[in-house]
Amino acid sequence: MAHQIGVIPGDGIGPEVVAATRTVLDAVAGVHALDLAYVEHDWSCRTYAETGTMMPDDGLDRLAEHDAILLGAVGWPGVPDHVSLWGLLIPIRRHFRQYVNERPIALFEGMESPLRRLRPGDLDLVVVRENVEGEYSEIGGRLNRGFPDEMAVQEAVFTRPGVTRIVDHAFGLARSRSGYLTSATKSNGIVHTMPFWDEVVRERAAEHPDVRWDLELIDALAAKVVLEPERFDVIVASNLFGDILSDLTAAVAGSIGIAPSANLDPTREHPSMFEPVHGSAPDIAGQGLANPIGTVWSAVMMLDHLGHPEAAAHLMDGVRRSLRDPTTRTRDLGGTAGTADVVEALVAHLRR
Ligand code: GGG
Repeated sequence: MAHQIGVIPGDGIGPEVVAATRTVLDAVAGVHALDLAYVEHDWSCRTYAETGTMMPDDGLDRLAEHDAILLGAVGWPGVPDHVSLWGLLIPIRRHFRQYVNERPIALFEGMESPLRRLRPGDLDLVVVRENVEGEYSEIGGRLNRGFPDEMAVQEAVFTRPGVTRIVDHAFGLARSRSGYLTSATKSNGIVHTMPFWDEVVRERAAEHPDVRWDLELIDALAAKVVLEPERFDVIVASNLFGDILSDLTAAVAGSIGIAPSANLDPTREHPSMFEPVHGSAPDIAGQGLANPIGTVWSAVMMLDHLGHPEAAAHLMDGVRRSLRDPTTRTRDLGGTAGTADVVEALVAHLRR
């Protein structure tokens, strides 16, 4: 039976990296006899400029029909970032209960970390970001707009079920990898939500006695990710901390251009969404320069999620090879290759 994939190319380099990934997925499907069908949704900041909304009123109902969603990037100058994000990406994550955001990263052979001493293999970790609550909250407001005493209040929301399920997911993932979990916190300064987060982590740790774990204050953790990244394997973090940390870990690996993410509803009641960590990069949009690896690696995660581990492993092998080869490294990785060069190499690898 065909997997129906909803595709949202979005803004900036989004359409380029998504088109590249679809070409690569077509090759994977041919080689592994997969039936992948696509429904494209042209929802973006252009849609917002034309209609006043990022997606149509029935957009979420239409996405509910799909087995998975592949998204490129969201955001374009002229539309405030909070409008584009809260009009498309965040409603999808929330409506489909995609409470896990897995963001793996590794320093592969051929990549150069900005850290002098770091060698391929020294960094290989997953940030597990809580994806539907925490600091990203609609609760709050503005008062006294335009007056000297103008103010803004934003409430962070941490629920027991919300923290429990993300922490349990992270313990499970840690068990399937090296058996070590780090929890990012800030319970010395944030006096209500973070001690609560730590409390739940301690409680859940008792249910996962085979996994070693640590709590790290987010400021110290940021420093340690730079100074001794080899030490970490799975890091669980709140929505905001996970967002920041995953950009940092990708930068330590050498480029945010390769970083993938999976927004997962582990219950599988709703479609999960796969997207690169990077944004729309207006500065290089439309020039064929974008690194498609972040989206291709996200597609690897999608194939795994859809139950095709061999196809996923084959494509991931292609990603490793393309990073190893200086002729298929894009500018963000210090090379001169364009998007099409990477696609060509990946397709050739798959058909070899
Ligand atoms: N690739 C999707 C995208 O454009 N992400 C940019 C972004 O700002 N994301 C914020 C978030 O992940 O919460």
